[in-house]
Order: sequence, then C-alpha cells, then structure tokens
Amino acid sequence: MTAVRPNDLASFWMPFTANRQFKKAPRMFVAADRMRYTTDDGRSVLDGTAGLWCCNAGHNRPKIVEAIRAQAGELDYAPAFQMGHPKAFEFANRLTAIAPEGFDHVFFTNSGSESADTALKMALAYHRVRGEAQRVRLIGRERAYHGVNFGGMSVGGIGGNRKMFGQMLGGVDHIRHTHDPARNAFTRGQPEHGAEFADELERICTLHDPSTIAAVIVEPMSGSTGVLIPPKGYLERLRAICDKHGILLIFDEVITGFGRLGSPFAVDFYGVKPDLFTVAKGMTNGVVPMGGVYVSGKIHDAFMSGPEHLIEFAHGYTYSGNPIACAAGIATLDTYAEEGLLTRAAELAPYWEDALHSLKGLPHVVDIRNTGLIGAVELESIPGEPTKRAFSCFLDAFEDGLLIRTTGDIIALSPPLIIAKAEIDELFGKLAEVLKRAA
Ligand code: PXG
Repeated sequence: MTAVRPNDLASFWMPFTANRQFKKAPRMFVAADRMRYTTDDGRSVLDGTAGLWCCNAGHNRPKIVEAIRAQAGELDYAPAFQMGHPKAFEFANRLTAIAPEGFDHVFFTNSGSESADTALKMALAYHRVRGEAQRVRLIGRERAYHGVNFGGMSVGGIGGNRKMFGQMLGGVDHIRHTHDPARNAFTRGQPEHGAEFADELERICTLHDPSTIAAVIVEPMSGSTGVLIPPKGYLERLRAICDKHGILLIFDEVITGFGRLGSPFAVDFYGVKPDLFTVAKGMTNGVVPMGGVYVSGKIHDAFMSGPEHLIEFAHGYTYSGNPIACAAGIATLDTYAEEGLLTRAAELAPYWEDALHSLKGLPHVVDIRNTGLIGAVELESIPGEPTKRAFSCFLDAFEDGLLIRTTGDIIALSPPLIIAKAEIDELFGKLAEVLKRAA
C-alpha cells in the first residue's frame, strides 16, 4: 500500500499529544478492521486499547457502517430543541432497556466530557428545583478523569490537566484516590484494602456541612489514570455516606459502560447504584461522537413540575441525539446483543487475567492489576524522568505491531471485547518482549 501521509502536518493542533515530537516521526493509521489497524506504511497493528477505550465491538462492523450510510441518506439532521425524530426516542428506549433497574431516562450529549458536565449541572438543578438551593458543592476524587470541560476538570483529580487553567469551579473539594500499592500490589480484581478511603467523604461533610453538598462524582473504576480498581466495600461506603446526608452519587461510566467489566455497566458489576451515571465511548462503538447521562426516575421526575409550556432543564447541545449518532448507537447495541459482547468480558476475564499476570517478574514491573477486559502494568520510573520508560514501551510496541496506552509509567490495556484467546496470547507475547527490551 502506498503511504498517504499528508504533506504538511502543521495545521492540525493535535489533542493530548506531544505535537513537535509526533510531527517529526508521525504514527498514522489509515484503515481498521475488527481487531487490527493498518498503518500508512502497510503494517498491521493489533488493537490492545479499543481505540481510546471505545471500539468495544472492534472496527469496521458491517451493521454499524450500514446504519450510518442509510441514516445519512434518509434524515441527516433534525433540530435537537423543541423538535424530535424517531431514532432518538428509539435509541433512548434501547438504552434504558439494557440499563440497571430504575434508570428509565437518558439525556444525550456528544462526549464523555459533556456527559460529566451535564451530570453535574443536573445534580445542582435537581436540588434547586426541590428547594435545596444551598446544595452547591461538588466533590470529586484525586486521580479522577471526568473529561476536560470546566466542570469535569474541576472535579477531576489530575494535576497536570488542571494547573494551566486558573481557578476553575468554586466550591469543589476532593477525596483521596484509592491507589495503595504498598498493600494491594499484584491484586487480581478488587483489592482487599482501602474501603476506609471512602470515609474521607465524612470528613469533608463535617468540614463544609453536608447540607451544602450537591453531589459526589467518581469513576467506579478509574481507567485513564492507570486502572485504579475500587477496593472491596469502597463504593458501598460512598453510597451509604451519600444516603445519610442527602447527597447525590454520580458514577462516570464513560469507560466502564457497555461491557468493559463483563456486565453491561459497572453499576451491575459492583451492585452499587448511583443516582446518575454518565456514558460515551462504547455507546456508538466510538464510531460517531456521542455521550449520555442516565438518570433515575427520582431525578427526572423532580424536574417535571411547573407550567408545561416551560423548558424544564435549560441545557442541551445542537447535536444532542443527532440522527446519525443514534443510528450508529442502535446498530451498536444490535451488534453487542447478537454477539453477547456486553457480558463476553466476564467469560474471557480469567484467561485474560492469567495472561496479564504472567508478566510479573519482567524488568521494571512493580504492579499488575486487572478487572474484566482491562489490565494495567505499572513500571518503575526512570529516576528523574517519569513517563519516559512507559512511553518508550508504547513506541516499541507500535513498531512491533501492537497498540497500547500509557499514562505516567503505567501501561493500560483494554482491547475490543471481540478479542480471541489467540489474540490475547499475541498481545501479551509481544508485550513481554517489549518489557524485556525496555531500558
Ligand atoms: N470520563 C471518563 C471516565 C473518561 O475516561 C471522559 C470522561 C471524557 O470523555 P471524552 O469523550 O470527552 O474524551 C473520559 C475519557 C486514556 C484515555 O488513554 C481516556 C479517555 C480519553 C482519552 C484517552 O486512558 N477517557
């Protein structure tokens, strides 16, 4: 295949990328099918990350491709406000049908970041419509990622994503993260130690007075900051403290939603119910940008008061429920259902776990953790040069035909849920060689 590299890489200011380094030695994908990408120089690369945790059914899936084509030729766009189109209602019904019990409504956004900000705004407005307008504080957690918009960034807990952007939202506080390698290194599944980290929420309630707190937002399992799996009992304790003080609990399921853990949602997997939860990514198999917020009847119904001709929630996007996104989403849910993908990770998890933990003992590996079809390999940093070792592994793996993600010195793996056992072997075979070569 001939290389189709653009002549000039300057115009595109790339997101979350070392632009100058990339443009000196670009890495380009030009095609993808099922588990594999093709590079512009014709190499095949095994997708160890489902794109960016989003292509849960793999790439180039016929139903999704066809649905997008057909929808574009039938109804390309319909106004999102004060007008409707059938696919938005159909998709919402399909989404609530696979949701945990009680989540009967969904609000459409276009990304995980918008979903996080939408959920935070819903929480604030919910308290206000009920006459508790003093509940204005939002509580997040260290090492959390809720996207990059002002709300999500403010409750987020990644210093590097925050430090350039001023004061952010007021009235935000954070509980500590749950990563505790001294006690939990090389745990398979949920760590034993750390439920008590949830008690920090009580401390924060005492400090601010709980009646001023609107909501707590957490990822049930933090993906992008290095696969931080909730300790046993931790989410239950958060729920109990929120209930005690009338605080809403929001789960950010942008990564965990749509089968990643082996259940449709983390809510099912951990058996703890939030009041709202966000989704995106796997909602359309990553193919068309889309996100959403699932809400319980309690939240939705609180807004449905006042004169009927008035807008109940002053929020929404031009592309909320975009027809092509909805068509892609419906076809995605069909594909997931036909192939059992929302629970397939549960079947593969033991095999995946054994293959991942076989990397223990390789150079620089200080921790390995896993849940569902997610794995993390934490490497000891090169003294004085954090992130460099893992990023070199990323470059080496890419050259060797394997796509991985790194965050800090942690390698994160989250392949499409269609992965075969032979591909799991290939993935870890290649990764083991990469680690053996790592400086
Ligand atoms: N919440 C969570 C939990 C996420 O993981 C977002 C919100 C934001 O979604 P959008 O669609 O606005 O990007 C995310 C996104 C990585 C990686 O490599 C993770 C994300 C995005 C890009 C890379 O871990 N998560």
